[in-house]
Amino acid sequence: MKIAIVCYPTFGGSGVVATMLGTALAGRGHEVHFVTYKLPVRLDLLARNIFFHEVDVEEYPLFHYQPYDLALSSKLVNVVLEHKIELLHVHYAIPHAYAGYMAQQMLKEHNVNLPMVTTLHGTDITLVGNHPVYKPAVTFSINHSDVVTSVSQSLKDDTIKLFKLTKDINVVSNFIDMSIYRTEFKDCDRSVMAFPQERIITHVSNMRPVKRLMDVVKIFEIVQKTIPAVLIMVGDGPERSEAEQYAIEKGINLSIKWLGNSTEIDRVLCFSDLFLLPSEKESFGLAALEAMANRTPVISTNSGGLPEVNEDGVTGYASAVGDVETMAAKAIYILEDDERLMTFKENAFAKAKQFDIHNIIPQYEKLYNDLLHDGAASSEHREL
Ligand code: GMT
Repeated sequence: MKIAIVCYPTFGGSGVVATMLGTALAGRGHEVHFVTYKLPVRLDLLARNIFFHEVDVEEYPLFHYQPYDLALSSKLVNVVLEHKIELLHVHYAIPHAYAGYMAQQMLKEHNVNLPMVTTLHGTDITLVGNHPVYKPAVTFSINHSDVVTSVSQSLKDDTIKLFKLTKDINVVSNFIDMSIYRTEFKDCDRSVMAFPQERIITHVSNMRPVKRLMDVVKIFEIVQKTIPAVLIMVGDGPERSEAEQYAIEKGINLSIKWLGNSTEIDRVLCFSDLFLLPSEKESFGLAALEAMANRTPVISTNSGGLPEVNEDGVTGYASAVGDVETMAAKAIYILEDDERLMTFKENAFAKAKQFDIHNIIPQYEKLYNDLLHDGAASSEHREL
């Protein structure tokens, strides 16, 4: 099958999921074309069956805002015609589903019918997409997608609540390639980050307001009073400087390592004892799943799809948003006892296995096949 994938290429869950999906599909013999404004961070361009098409947005002084969706839909038309793409899979509704719909309409002029799958990831529904500025366009784009998927049951429920939909939503949960985690990193040397008696606590995010970065630092502030520990902060974003400033004022910043954006998250997680994700909202929490695959238990909120990933009392704990005292107390409970920590680590790893990529990719393939064979299009790059 020839598939075009549209996603955000930068640090962020939806781009990571799209890249992993495309890579796995390519490994299973499909021809996968990524269409986006920059090479996705985790994409291996040298892999077989993978192609990348960069969307150029021409700067013009008249434009106050550069029309990315226009450039994307035009690029899609060209890529589809040139490479005889059979199916389009867009990740994140805004503006990808909208641009995809426009591409579909333009392609009709070329007698080509291109079925479109839209995967909803979270903030495209719960935050940005729900804003009145975008809501009509998002509603329209979802309703005009041929197949819609969401990455958790919770996100499906939210979407149904927030939008007037005429379309069914298929839940296809996020996933992880567990084969990577079967053998431990040989260079998983925790001594580079902490003294032997210290626990290593980690947070990974794009440090946007929804991640509640101050709560991460406040939880650590309480924990390190009881348990010798360091906090590793991976990622970058608008909330970082305020959280860093708070840590300096509280005199705990020397125990915090701010690593910035990294492509080596697994190397950090492999020596972590605990992962913090106190988000306001999280449709799934891919970062938590990555931590669990690295045998790291999770202290998170119980918001959105997080409890579908982080099982309260089993793989970690899931508490109310903003309740830093409870989250810190649960963190201490896990960290204060070696045997208990080991149990949580093994539970986290066992739960992560449920989301193995090999269980999830066939679900997407089935949706694609059903759409091409029974849906609006036939199995070829279809001439109308
Ligand atoms: O977490 C972010 O802010 C990035 C965002 C994205 O779309 O890139 O993440 C969303 O999609 C991820 C992959 O499906 C989910 O694991 C995250 O939970 C979701 N983030 C939110 O809902 C806030």
